[in-house]
Amino acid sequence: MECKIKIEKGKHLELLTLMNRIRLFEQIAEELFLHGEVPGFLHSSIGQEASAVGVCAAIGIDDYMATTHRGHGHVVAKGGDVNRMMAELYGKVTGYCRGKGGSMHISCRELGILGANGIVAGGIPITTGAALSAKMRGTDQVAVSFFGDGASDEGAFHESLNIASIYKLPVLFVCENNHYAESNPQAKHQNIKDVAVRAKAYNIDSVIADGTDIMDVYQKTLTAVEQLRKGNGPILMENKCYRWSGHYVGDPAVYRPKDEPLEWKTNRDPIKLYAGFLMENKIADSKELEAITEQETKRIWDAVEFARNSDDPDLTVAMEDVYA
Ligand SMILES: Cc1ncc(C[n+]2csc(CCOP(=O)(O)OP(=O)(O)O)c2C)c(N)n1
Ligand SMILES: [Mg+2]
Repeated sequence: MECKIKIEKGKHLELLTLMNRIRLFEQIAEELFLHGEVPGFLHSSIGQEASAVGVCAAIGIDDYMATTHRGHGHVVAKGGDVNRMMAELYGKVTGYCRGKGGSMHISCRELGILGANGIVAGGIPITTGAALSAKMRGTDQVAVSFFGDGASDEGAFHESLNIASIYKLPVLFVCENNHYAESNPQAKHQNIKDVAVRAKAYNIDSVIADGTDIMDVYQKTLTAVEQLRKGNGPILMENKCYRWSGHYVGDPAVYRPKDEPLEWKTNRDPIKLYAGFLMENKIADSKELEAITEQETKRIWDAVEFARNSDDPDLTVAMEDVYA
């Protein structure tokens, strides 16, 4: 891990805190889901925290972001409140969507979160539209679209890159290449190694980052966002990473080589790598890092209590927010 720019200690600790918050949110939600307490469907992004936090740290609250079915990390990284997120997972009225969206549809306009999305590649045209709106209104806002390697095979991805290129829209297309689309390894669903090569077809720039190395992701995103704000057109970023668990919580993931997850967990754990970097460079000591984990563990269990103690939505709201 290498840091070529000046980053204050407070910022480093903030980034590590967010990574811990994501991991603990998902670990605890997963445990409660497997106990039957959390309803619906969960997709964990554990192992991909450096991508979510590194990208979102390089944009502001006024910038837009849309994500996928695997979006808890992106929402936390964009400033999401874990109480309201957990309540949404529980289907409670205090949740971000008043309990009507669940894990895969969390959105928050005030934070520029245009939504998680159960439709693969569904967020990409939405973000492209937000970037068009920013351009038409003459603001310097940018829009970030998170999606997977599988989503980059969808027509919506190609159409969005095409139109964003033509209109030079300020969109950062962030492909989190975790090498699987459901049970399909990358080689079975696309005949390329780097999704980034697809930028060439639309005559836009691309950049590849190590999605387990937060400093690499953060610095490359800062550079990309600077280009976007100058009006130089969209960029396709590819963060190489790995989801530690199966496609969804409960997926036995028998389609993966047995040793593969262990190898990533042992050698490419984004949190362990960053903590090691901070200690080696004497930016923080182990006590400070342990205090962060403790604080975030408490924060998530408090969020669980908040969700447990919140009300279910009234049945009449089922007919609200419905367009016909
Ligand atoms: C349009 C559409 N097609 C198929 C699905 C079913 N589906 C859900 S997730 C997924 C795989 C997505 O893979 P990727 O984009 O790599 O994201 P990852 O799950 O790896 O984060 C598929 C095919 C869907 N939800 N929407
Ligand atoms: Mg994938």
